[in-house]
Order: sequence, then structure tokens, then C-alpha cells
Amino acid sequence: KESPAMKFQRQHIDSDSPPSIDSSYCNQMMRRRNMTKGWCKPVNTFVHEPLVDVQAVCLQGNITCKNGQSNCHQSSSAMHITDCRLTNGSKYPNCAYRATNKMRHIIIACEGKPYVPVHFDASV
Ligand code: CPA
Repeated sequence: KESPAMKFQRQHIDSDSPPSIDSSYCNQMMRRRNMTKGWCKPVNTFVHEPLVDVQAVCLQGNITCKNGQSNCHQSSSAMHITDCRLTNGSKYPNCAYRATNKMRHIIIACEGKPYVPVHFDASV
């Protein structure tokens, strides 16, 4: 079975793509990473940095998550990300996304032993 840490990697890590991406990227990647099965996931962020650099964020600035839990961490450096957002007229099963490339500090939730990323909270 897929662990929360593996799920985070499937949904949020794309180290090998270049930071700059066209609009077809989100349509392809949201489908390829199984986020358009049963529904269209409305918002999802991909991080274009080495996995170890994202895992290291679990040791960086500790902040409160959107849900009130205290296990969120903000990256000390800005990272290359692609923000994928469902377009207004998009209707399941035809999930259509808008892609935006950004350089942002990421905020992720970490859990477990080892303490690893399990949720993407926001970018700032
Ligand atoms: P995911 O990372 O799979 O916010 C809802 C989803 O939208 C979330 O999915 C991330 C995504 N998103 C994004 N980029 C944004 C805004 C949103 O990619 N800019 O979440 C995984 C699971 O984590 C969910 O089942 C809920 C859970 N969760 C929420 N807060 C948590 C916390 N503090 N610790 C552990 N798990 C938490």
C-alpha cells in the first residue's frame, strides 16, 4: 500500500522537469500522477527541486498549518514550483488545468520517523 510519504512524492515531486513549463504540463501530469481518477483534484503544486532538498524542509522553519496542526515547515530558500489549477469550465472526466511557474517558499507538513513530507500546505 502507498504510504503518506510516497503519496506526497507522487503528487508533489517532479525533480526532473525543467522549472519552466507550458500549459499542457498540468493536464498531462495531473492525469499521469493519478489525480484525475474519480474527480478532478482542484489545486496541486509540483516542486522542481531534488527530493532531498524538499525532504530537508522538514528541518526548516516550523509554522502552524492551515488546519491548525503545528507540523508545517517553510523552506528557507525559494523553490521552483508549478501551480496547477482546474479551469472554471472544466467538468470531470475532462479535467483541464492552468499551469503557472513560480519561485516560492514552500510550506509542507511532515510526519513520522523518519520525519518526512506528507502534505503540501501552501507556497508564499
Ligand atoms: P495533499 O498534499 O495531498 O489542500 C488540499 C490539497 O491541495 C493538498 O493535498 C495539497 C493541495 N494543494 C497544493 N498546492 C496549494 C494548495 C493546495 O498542492 N497551493 O494533502 C495530503 C493529506 O494531508 C490530506 O489528506 C490532508 C492531510 N493534511 C492536512 N494538513 C495536514 C497536516 N498538518 N499534517 C498531516 N497531514 C495533513
